[in-house]
Amino acid sequence: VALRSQLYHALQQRQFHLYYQPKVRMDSQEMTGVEAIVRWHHPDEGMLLPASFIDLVEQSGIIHSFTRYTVEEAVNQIKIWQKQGFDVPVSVNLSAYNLLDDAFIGFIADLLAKTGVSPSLLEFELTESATMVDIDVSKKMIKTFKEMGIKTSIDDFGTGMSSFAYLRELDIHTVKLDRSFVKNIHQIEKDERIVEGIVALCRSLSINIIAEGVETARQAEILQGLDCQFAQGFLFGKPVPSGLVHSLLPSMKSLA
Ligand code: G
Ligand code: G
Ligand code: NA
Ligand code: MN
Repeated sequence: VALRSQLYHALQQRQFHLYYQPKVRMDSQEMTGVEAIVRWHHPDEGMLLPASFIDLVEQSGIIHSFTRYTVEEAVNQIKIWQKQGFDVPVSVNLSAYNLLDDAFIGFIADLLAKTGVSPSLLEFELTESATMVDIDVSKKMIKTFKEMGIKTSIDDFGTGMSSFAYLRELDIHTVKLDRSFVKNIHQIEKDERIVEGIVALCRSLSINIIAEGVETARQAEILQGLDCQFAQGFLFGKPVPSGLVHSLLPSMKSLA
């Protein structure tokens, strides 16, 4: 049976689960937050990664309800962690289509009001291509998120066709440096120089930068040498179910 025809049922049956991958400050090894990454616990196929079904979700017209589900799960999890004494910033991936959803802002506002979760703990990740679908709409949405107290990051930064334009046009809190720049940074001088430039650019624009796909201590060391202090990647932790994030929480600053 085609996965596509099963999506709606899967959403109703809550077969989608959020996993959380730590983001860290490399010098102190302190966790600064997590990215929520969805997994499909498929009854027959086992665990499916988003690469195998996100496109289908987007094409099949359920992306609006799908994202409402993931954001709601993430906000509920923020609340659970708060009850345990930790403020854990969580980023949720959005699709381009979510920016075109007139009712999305209202949904988020209601959700935050209903749960009492601080918007400062919520972040949205957008890819460059998602923001390009309609740059004016993206600009407006990101501005509204900011007015609401929600941060926006640009995911896979550097892989789009006009990365500088996004920085100029959009009110971005954080740039997530695509893992393709990190992969060979210990071997390829050019990659190291490009990252050095991106870090300097972000710094001068007061935009945070986090390196993705950090897998080795050598990569981490070079990134730190380039003044890139924040990272995400298998070296620091894979995406795990919420319960397994628990062991990482004590490394966070405790609640004030
Ligand atoms: O885990 P995997 O490598 O298959 O992830 C592939 C892509 O899916 C990543 O770019 C990630 O940003 C995206 N992704 C992960 N979770 C979600 C989600 O909840 N919603 C959307 N729209 N994309 C997601
Ligand atoms: O595009 P996005 O950055 O949202 O993609 C997230 C995906 O990247 C997840 O599927 C996650 O499992 C994967 N990922 C996270 N850290 C690493 C890493 O260090 N190396 C590789 N190859 N993939 C990673
Ligand atoms: Na992401
Ligand atoms: Mn990415």
